[in-house]
Amino acid sequence: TTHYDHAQVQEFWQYVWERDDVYELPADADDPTYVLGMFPYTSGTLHMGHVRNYAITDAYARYRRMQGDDVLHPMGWDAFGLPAENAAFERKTDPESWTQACIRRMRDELETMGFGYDWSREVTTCEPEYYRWNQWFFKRLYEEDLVEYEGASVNWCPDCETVLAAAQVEEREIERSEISEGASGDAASREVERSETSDRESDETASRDTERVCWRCETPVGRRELDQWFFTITDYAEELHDGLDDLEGWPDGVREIQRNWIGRQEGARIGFEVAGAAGDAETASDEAGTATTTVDVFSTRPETVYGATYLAVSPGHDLADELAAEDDDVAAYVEDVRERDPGEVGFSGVETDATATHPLTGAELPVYVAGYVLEDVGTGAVMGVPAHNERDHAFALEHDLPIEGVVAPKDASVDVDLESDAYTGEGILENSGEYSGLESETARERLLEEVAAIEDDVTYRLRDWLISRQRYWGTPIPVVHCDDCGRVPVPDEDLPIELPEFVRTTGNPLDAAEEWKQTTCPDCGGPAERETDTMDTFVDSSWYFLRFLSPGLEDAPFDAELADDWLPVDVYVGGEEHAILHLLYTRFFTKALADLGLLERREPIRELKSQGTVLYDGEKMSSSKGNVVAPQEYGAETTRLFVLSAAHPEQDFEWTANNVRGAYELQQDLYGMASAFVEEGDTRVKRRPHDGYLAREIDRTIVAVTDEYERFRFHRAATEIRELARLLRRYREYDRPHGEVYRRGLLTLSALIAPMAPHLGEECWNKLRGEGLVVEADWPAPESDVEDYRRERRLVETTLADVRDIVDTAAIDDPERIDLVVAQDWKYETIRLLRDDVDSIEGTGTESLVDRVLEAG
Ligand code: ANZ
Ligand code: ZN
Repeated sequence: TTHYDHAQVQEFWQYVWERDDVYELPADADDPTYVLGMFPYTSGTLHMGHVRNYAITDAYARYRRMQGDDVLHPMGWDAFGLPAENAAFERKTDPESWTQACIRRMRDELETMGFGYDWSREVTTCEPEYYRWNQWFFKRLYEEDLVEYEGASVNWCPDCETVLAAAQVEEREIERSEISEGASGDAASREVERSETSDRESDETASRDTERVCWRCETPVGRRELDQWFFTITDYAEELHDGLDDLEGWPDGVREIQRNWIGRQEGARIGFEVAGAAGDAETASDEAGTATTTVDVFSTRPETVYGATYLAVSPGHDLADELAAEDDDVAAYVEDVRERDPGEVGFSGVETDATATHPLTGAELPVYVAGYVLEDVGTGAVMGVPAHNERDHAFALEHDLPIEGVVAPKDASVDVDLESDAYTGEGILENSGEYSGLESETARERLLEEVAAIEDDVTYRLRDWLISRQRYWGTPIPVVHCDDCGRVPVPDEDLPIELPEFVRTTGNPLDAAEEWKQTTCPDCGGPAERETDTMDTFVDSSWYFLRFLSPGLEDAPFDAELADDWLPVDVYVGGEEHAILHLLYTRFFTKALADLGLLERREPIRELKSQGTVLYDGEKMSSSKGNVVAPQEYGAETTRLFVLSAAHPEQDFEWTANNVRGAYELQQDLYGMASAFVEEGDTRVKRRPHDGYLAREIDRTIVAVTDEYERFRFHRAATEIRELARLLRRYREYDRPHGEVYRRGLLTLSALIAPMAPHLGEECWNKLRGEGLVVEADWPAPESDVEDYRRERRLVETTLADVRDIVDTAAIDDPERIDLVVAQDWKYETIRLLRDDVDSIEGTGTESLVDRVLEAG
């Protein structure tokens, strides 16, 4: 039979699709299905991760289009950022030319793959028509007090020569050599849990076995004291947190990561009177005439208050400032600690002359300034309870502070040695005045009710979003600094502030652009300097999904009416590495824009899919590891079909030549069958009895494949398609001439596979004289009553869900047992699905799974 020449076929159909504008959103679309893949960073070439990402969105977009939806499926470029600057530096060009060259190449690669985008909506973030709106948003946020300019001790990457947001600092394991032997199992597992669930926490809690590195270049990160611009994302902590519950279309894993990052903590605010600090507005005098001030601490365990043996404030706390003014030791410590990496601060601290009065016992407690107390967590101050808090315990050992147990485990046989370890569990209160003898939970409730100094409180560990970058290739922050007027935002009519020409220099090229920098103050007309920081590129990606609605709009960032009608994004696909950074920022942006009255929606994305990694020899496929298999090597269609059929989109899979071959052969098969049919041209008209069987199988396949596409299980859709192809082949061997139903089978296959392999679908469809283009055809409809197939599939789904529950707790290690199941004369399809699913669950045994299945069979 004829050989399927993929290169030629691809080129031909791509030409036809483009000629007919088949992917352009119709002008009269009123509520299109919005399918979006995370737009690529313009790094130079597409890699397999991109291909997988965009194959998923493309297949889904095509499927929806065939189902009759208007589909918005746009593409653009995340084009600002440091790598362009570095590349320009190395290659003696400028970031603009380098980036545009990358865009040309990557666009070409996307087109070669045959992805169906509405290119009329292309958006490029490094162009002034785009980034002027970053500046415009900055100003709107500024007016709403959502922007702050603050001196801060910030994360500094010495290699990128710029600051990093908290979310851009990653934890990296270093050799564990000196983990203290004394740690209880409890404490150790807590540490593990910390580093697994939230890199933020461990990065700030003096853990000794990891180091903090730059997310981009992996250089260890240091500290710098700088004036910086922030978006106050913390104003939205509560909504960002609570809203996660309603994001039912998001993977649980991503929601959990965001939840941890936001770090909601319920607890109490407890006021301590502190004497011995210099006076200020809030200061009162006690009877003895000493100046006192109230310091609030935040605690998740207010019932341990009787165990407080000291008070500690962070080096950035107001009280620390006041004390430093009078005490050189305190001043020296504060200075020292602010320049150090949080990992090196450990449990250092300095005792001050101030004392705090315990709100219940009246005891005088020493007051420390301590680096382990974080400035922007809770109130920036803690009551030290060494007996029941790990960190306080470590601090107490280092500074010889008393350890007073106030909670005893309920189970008296539990061994507690408070000298070597904190007891962090709940229990029965002791040494706690009238509260002794109560369970900790009851005591907590009563203390909150009865003690005026203890109040309910919630805090979040989320920090404000540091958006300043000391780099060239980003959006200039639209502010000038005037000696007389201070910081003055640039008037809207002067936007965009465009980047000056690139100057090759160390440090920030904008600092060196003297002519650009010198300007006049919009307020007083006097000489002023432009802000030379540019914005974090995550600002660009926080709202690009809005620009796609009306990309050419000149007097607004997006068409508000369209936004109300078309949002949220119906399906968004991307890598899980964006769980915090991009996905949190984009949620924040949407909420802030809603509060500015620019948007109705408060959440940007209805359904989120995070695609798994493509592995090659067990390693992640990436250009930095040199193991990228060029998408073109196997032809676009084979690559697409393979990445979709290899595994569930959310699972990792291995790139192997063998498996790729399978995808290749499926195409040759289908093409061969369509060609042979056309060449032989021997269709008979008279029906035969077994035609009915085939017709039913075609309908069954339509039901199954539809179901799988709806659920994003392209790998299973491919399996169903393969099975129908097999059946058709057998049918043809036994029964010639072919019946009309055989032709319908082939047409159906062409249409069913078209979302994943559109070139092949188009070629077969065309050979078989299907009407028009298959990519514009209606989705195949069953001809018979298919209610029983639907029921069957629902049954399969529930069985699978049951099995999955069992498998979650059991181990699968014996493939023969699975074959046993097959032998149970289950419905062929059920077995197939079951096997798929079982294959996908790694390494855990399964006595009970098999038993259960046998029982059900
Ligand atoms: C007293 C106490 C007693 C606490 C006790 C805990 C247990 P975790 O521990 O992660 O759940 N904290 C509050 N503000 C802080 C700050 N700015 N910097 C560092 N630590 C701070 O977090 C809650 C606890 O972290 C709080 O509850 C507080 O210590 C500490 F038996 O207060 B606790
Ligand atoms: Zn001025």
